[in-house]
Amino acid sequence: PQPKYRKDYTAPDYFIRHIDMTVDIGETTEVEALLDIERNPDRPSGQPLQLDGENMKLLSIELDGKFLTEADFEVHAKGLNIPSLPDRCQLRTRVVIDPHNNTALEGLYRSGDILCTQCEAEGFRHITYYLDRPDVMASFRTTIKADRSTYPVLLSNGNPIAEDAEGDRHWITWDDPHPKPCYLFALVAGDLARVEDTYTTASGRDVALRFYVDHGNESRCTHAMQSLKAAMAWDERVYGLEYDLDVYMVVAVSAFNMGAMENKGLNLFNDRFVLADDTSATDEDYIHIEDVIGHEYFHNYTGNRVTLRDWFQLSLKESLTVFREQSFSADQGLGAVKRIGEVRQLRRVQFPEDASPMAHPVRPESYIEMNNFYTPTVYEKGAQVIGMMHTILGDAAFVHAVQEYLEKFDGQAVTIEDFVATLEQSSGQDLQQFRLWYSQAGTPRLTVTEHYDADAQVYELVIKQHVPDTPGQKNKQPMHIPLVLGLLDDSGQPVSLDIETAAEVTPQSPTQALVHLRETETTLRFPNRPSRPVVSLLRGFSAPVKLDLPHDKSDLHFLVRHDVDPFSRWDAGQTLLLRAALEAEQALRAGNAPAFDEALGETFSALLETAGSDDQALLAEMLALPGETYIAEQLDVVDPDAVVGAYQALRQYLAGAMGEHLKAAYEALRPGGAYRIDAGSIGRRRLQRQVMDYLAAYDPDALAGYCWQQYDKADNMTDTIGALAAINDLPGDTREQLFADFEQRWRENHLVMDKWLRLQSTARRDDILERLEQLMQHPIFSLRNPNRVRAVIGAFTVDNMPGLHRIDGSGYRFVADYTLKIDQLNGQLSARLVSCLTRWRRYEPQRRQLMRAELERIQQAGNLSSNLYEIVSKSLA
Ligand code: HT7
Ligand code: ZN
Repeated sequence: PQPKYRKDYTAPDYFIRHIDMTVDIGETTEVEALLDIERNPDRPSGQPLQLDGENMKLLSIELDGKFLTEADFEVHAKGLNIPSLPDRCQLRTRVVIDPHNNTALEGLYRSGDILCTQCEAEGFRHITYYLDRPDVMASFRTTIKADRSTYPVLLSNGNPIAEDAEGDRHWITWDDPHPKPCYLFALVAGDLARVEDTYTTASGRDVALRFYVDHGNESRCTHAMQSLKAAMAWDERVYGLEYDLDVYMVVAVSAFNMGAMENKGLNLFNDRFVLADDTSATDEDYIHIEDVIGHEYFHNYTGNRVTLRDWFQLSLKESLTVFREQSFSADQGLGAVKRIGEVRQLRRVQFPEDASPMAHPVRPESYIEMNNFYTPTVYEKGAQVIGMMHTILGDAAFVHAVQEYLEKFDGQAVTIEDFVATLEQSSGQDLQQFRLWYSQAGTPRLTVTEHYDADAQVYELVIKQHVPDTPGQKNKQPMHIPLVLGLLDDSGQPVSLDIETAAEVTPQSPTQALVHLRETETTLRFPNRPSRPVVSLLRGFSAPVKLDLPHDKSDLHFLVRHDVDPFSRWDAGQTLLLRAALEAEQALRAGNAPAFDEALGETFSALLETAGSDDQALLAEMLALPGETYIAEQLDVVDPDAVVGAYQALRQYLAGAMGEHLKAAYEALRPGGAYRIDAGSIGRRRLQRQVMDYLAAYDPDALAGYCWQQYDKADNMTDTIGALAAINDLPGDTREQLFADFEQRWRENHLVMDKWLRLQSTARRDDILERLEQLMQHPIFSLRNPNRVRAVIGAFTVDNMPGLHRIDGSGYRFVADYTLKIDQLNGQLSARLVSCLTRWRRYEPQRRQLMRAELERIQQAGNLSSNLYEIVSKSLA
């Protein structure tokens, strides 16, 4: 497979203005497409028409009503070429496709008993011959014909304009007048139940909201429906954006490669992001549903009304939509804690990607397989980049600039540059240097040193920035990094800021400032400081950077107690814990027992004593250790045994320091009433779960008793799963009985069973690989269903460090074996599973060799999907 380059973009030679399509569903499916084609006047005339099309059999082709013979065109594995065309013409093709045997889940495919589509990024070319690129936008008319009893519901984008039935068959025609790229096309055929509600827009228009789910699941859409209404109201209130069609449809699908898809007016969702009720969904499920429903809804403007010129611009729609989703989500109640969760996830997943052979800029320069670029860098780092521009412009100017962008480019396919230039023009801010965030890969590192001159009463900070080399990029330029900071005096009070510096400074309040770092080195002087202050840096995580703090341990303890910014307060605690874990890791590698400061235990025990406080969700975050992956991320050479050992030793130490208080806290955090999903109740349950995690280390027998009772009494899935999670790594009868009981109770519910599978795949046990094989024999498991595969194999690769990195290499072999098997079915899925091996160079020599050998075995197996080929070849290069 050959890479495509951003620099090679050229406008299309032809446009398709309208497509009239008939999809006739039977044993196989016949697709007839009538395309209204126009030559692009800005391109040279006489160019061939090169339509994309894969995995289909061509039945006939007509140009302006005349059948073409084989001499008039050329069909190849990737499409169809017609050497010359009039400036305007109509082309009719008829093809046969086979959705029932489409295991890749792109194009038209079968999920359970329904047929559905997934066209982003390049799935439409599996449905019919077409110019499958986002800058070709057409109005769509779609007629679906099918058997009436098997497929009573037939859906596509837009409005239904005609329907009829004859005998066992029926048909319906949908019309979507808004021109759209074909990646936003959708079609669904099946026997589905419909749940309907109405939303009245700010201007008083009624919009029908329709959820389509399997029969029996009707009552499980309530939360998704409420979330949709909340998202619609939020977009009106914050961005002044009102929904533009009369119907908004959501279909829940069980076999789905990602979370959801924002097709115009007809969203398709992985059913795990729609279905929920208290007995089967956890707090986190409820939150994810709200987030994903919001995300897809927000795409209606950022993505659909204004779309992409080409796939290199993917982050244009995804990062802005993730940013909007995150703002919406924070407004729904969890606020700063939501932000902390995002940062944890960024550090856990995106920072490693940015330091890997797959590192790429937020706007990639090249790709072999576009589906491999739906990455944490494009999505999550991209959202941080948008967030920095929000910080630089300020909220009101940012929202206004986004509104201008949406108006200016409505109905067009545009670029990231168009967006940034609009923000710049609208706000008057210079974003020239800032654009480097889109082109330079790698996580910038800030190294801060401090100096206090008691005689002169001057406190000084020197901040150096460095952007590491990444594949294909060396010697990078300094970035424009917005750094938000404040100072605390020795009693912990915020200090009025007076900063002397060559850098631009924007005051945000009397005690907080935004400093624009633009140079490799920046000096900040704070005069008139009678005593040495403690600086609170990177407040709110104002930039996605790694920060080497100047603080000693006592400063960090001080910030944990006093910082007024919840993010920086949490991060000070995380830095303390991380330093302790790294010292333990070093000790273990040197053959010594880890030792920890008493002060560490005191600070975290003192935190536990505030367990009755208002912000229990924040406290839960403060008490949670930096994960093993994040600890490993700090090391030049990773020895997984030492990392896991250090993590466990630290957990054991803190649990010991908290001691009996843990039991008192657990008791005090027991629920007082029926299950509710408000922010306060979620915070209480999160804190209780964190306490249970320490209890498992402090007193496993007592914990087993608590788990048993909690499981027995639970009226909701959060408490039920909380009990199973807490006991997951403690072998014994209680664990086995609870897991067995759970399986009996829930074996019919595949989404709930995913939780059961996931916990077992992440359990720390010597026989984990045998257990994984057993789980894959369970009747609910199928290699064809991505949710099941992610629950067993995906969870193992991401959250089972000791299992994956077994020194005999069996964990790696397991991953490689299944990657190869799954690759025959679904390249998108196999490419994601293999990513746990791609950073083999960072491991100690023995593991390095074992991981590399498995990657080479995969490479040599041949006949790989382009997805897997790209990941494996880049990681071995
Ligand atoms: N825009 C969507 C991206 C996507 C996708 C969704 C489902 C299945 C396969 C997919 N490939 C790409 C999802 C989103 O960001 O909203
Ligand atoms: Zn998206």
